[in-house]
Amino acid sequence: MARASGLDLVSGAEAQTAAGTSPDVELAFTAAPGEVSLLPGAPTGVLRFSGTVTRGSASTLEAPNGSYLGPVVRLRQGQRVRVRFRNRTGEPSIVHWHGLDVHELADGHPRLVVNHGAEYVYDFEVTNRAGTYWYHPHPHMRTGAQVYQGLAGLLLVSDREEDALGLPAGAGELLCVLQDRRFDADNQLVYAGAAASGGTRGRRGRGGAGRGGMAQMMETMNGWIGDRMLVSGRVQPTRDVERRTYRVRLLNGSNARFYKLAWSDGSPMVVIGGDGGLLERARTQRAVTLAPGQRADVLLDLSAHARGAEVRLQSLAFPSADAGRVGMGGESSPVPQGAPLTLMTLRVSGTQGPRFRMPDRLSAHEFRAEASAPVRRVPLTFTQMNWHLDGRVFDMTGVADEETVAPGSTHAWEFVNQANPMGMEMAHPIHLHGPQFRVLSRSGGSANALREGINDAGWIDTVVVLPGETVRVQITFSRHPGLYLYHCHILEHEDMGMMRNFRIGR
Ligand SMILES: [Cu+2]
Repeated sequence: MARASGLDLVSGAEAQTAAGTSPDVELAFTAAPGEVSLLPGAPTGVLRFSGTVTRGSASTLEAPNGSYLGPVVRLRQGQRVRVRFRNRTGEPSIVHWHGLDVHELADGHPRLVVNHGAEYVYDFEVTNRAGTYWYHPHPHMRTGAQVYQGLAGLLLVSDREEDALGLPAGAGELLCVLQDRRFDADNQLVYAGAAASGGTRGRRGRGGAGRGGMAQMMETMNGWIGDRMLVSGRVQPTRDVERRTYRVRLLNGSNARFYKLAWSDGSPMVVIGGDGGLLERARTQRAVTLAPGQRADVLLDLSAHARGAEVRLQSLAFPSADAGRVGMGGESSPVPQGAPLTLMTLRVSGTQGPRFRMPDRLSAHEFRAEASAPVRRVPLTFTQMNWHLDGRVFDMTGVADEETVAPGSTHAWEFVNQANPMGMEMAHPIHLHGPQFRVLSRSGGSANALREGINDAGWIDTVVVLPGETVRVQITFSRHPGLYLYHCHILEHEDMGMMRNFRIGR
């Protein structure tokens, strides 16, 4: 396979086709401007993914619900997939398949961006377990703006282990992408993230009007928070549901907002999976904390609910300082981080549906802590008025010695979120590209309302590190050599350079 060396590279498929593989599934994806009706009155200008299946089962793509989200991609473990991505956004872009373990040319690294009008071809095999993954753009300094304008979608992987459980499917599955947005008086999206001024055109992405440079800088350091809640591209939707068990697949697709999710009627959050697939056993929690980029797979049993009952998906109140604020009056959203929210209402009909019986064990995918794994300490730092990893700003192809690992090797990385000399503290969700990993330990920090909902029991690709905490994770790196990313998934932090490469192999 050709080695990715820089910006001259256009296609990840050439190397693959040269090896003689042919895909089971081929998709044509386009990212382009569009308009959707989100609020009463004028339509909202957005960017969105559209897709068609050009080879394989038509059920691979599920059309979105008429909003801005991209189609739901349903893949199966073992499938070879080709995606032809055409960029019509008007600016450079590239797509990252969040949570998938793929070779470097299929990972959507920002050095692989293609310009408006150009195409990038992805070829990869699905080796992941069944789980709730997603896709979104990853151009450097523009990820926050492009995701905010609508470029995101779910990618669901199935496998035999999941099949055997007979989990609720079809009408028994609720897909929920949680996002927040701000709108202006003309129903257009307002954004003032890290690089909002470059590349936005027309009515899209208008932002920052009336706010000074300092206020905008503070909002960027805090992460951009909206004041309207959307679920799967609909503003606070109501869904009619049956009296049955539902599988609710939740993605926090927001740029910066944290959620502490709970059902309004006191039903427990029965968690069966996290970012990277099923837990070994279900866990019953009062609430589920989801930081940007994270997913949760939960069951909701409505079989005993009365006809006409309403159950709301809520985010419980928590002190905004628990997510962390850098202060100095940066926040201008009237619905700050930690405000209690209603995201979605489920209205129970009289129709009775199937009830799921929970097995003792959901998954046999085991984890073993390796005491001999080398430990690397990664401080989350605030320097030069920017968030960074270990004091280093993102460098497109730069890698430090301690960021270089052998293919398939196992390491412990310890993310240290200490107070800095500026006195600024925030919770940071740290995402590693490549295989799913596990939390070994979580220590330090003070009382924090978000901790209650954090589930460290499963395979994850994004770990939240609360203010003052030290979180150690064990990672077995991909066998695919190349250049990959780790970064904060608060998109404004990522865009300002709280992102680094790691290299697998030398
Ligand atoms: Cu961050």
